[in-house]
Amino acid sequence: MYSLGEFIIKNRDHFPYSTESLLRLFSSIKLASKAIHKEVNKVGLTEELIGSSGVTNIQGENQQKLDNFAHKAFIESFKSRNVVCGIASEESKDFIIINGKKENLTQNQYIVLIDPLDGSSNIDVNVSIGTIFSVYLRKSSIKMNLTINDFLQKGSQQILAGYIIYGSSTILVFTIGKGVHGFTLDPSVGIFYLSHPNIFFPEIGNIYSINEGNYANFSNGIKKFIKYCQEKKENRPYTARYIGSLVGDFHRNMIKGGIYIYPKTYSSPNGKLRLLYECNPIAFLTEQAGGKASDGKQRILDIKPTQLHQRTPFICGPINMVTKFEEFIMNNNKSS
Ligand code: P6P
Repeated sequence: MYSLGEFIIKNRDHFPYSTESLLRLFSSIKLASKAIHKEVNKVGLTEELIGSSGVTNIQGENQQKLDNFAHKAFIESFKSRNVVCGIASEESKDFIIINGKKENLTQNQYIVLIDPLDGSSNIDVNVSIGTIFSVYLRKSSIKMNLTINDFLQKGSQQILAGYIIYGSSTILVFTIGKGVHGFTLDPSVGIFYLSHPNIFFPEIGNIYSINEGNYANFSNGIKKFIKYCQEKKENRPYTARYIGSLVGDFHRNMIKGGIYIYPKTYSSPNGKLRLLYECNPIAFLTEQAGGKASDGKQRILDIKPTQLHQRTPFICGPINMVTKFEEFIMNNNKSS
């Protein structure tokens, strides 16, 4: 069984940047995710990290204690490995500059955007939650200070993206543009082993994931697509599966074959999911796994970001399912 480190060294020619810096990037991600794994797996036994932190984050959401723990774990871990020069986190209004040691300036040129713990409202009901991360090269000169433009890059410029799902097991899934690979943590030795090489969407999916509680204010096109999923024809009705945790819903859909939809709704007129640290990394994984990711009209990875925490409608899954969805939007919303 390959460990993550062995896999990276074996496939080092796939990564156009230094293997050493990639190993340090992953070392940071592994360190923080193991710390979070440990806490997630004992939530409920201690009051320490369960429930709300009492803080409302930049998103106007009630921050969970474990959100804050996860945010700090990744910041400290990236600082200690001296490979990242800047971080944007769902839990922080502005981006965070990490001043690397002068001798390492050429190495710590990576920009990380992260949702430290997505789906955290599910923590105390034992539903899978996850970390989502997206990595770019800085655009500004290493002699200058970082600017917001280092973070507002199109998703097509990502060099690495992935998630860690804290579920029945803890799995790190990532892509560097050469396929999607999953590594499962063996907690007894603290090593991530290759468990899901070359993940690909099944060509024919039969799962649809959307919060139908918002049905009343979906557009006509979305309402008709949901009815299409439910009618008895061909390989339908599809199975409805939605756990309210993007990483959990996406991981299942990528492996079993299904479409995930979070459109704009009355309470989220621009969609709920964040473009930079939720949709872009999941879209990169989607395309690398042979799928398609759009906002209902345009490719997610082509969207030029304008704000750090901007939201977007988000649809991802097998190409034929997402294309069918887009047809319903195009053919029905004109008339709505
Ligand atoms: P709703 C979690 O808060 C999250 O950002 C995603 O993980 C999840 O898919 C979505 O929101 C759930 O939102 O409105 O259906 O509860």
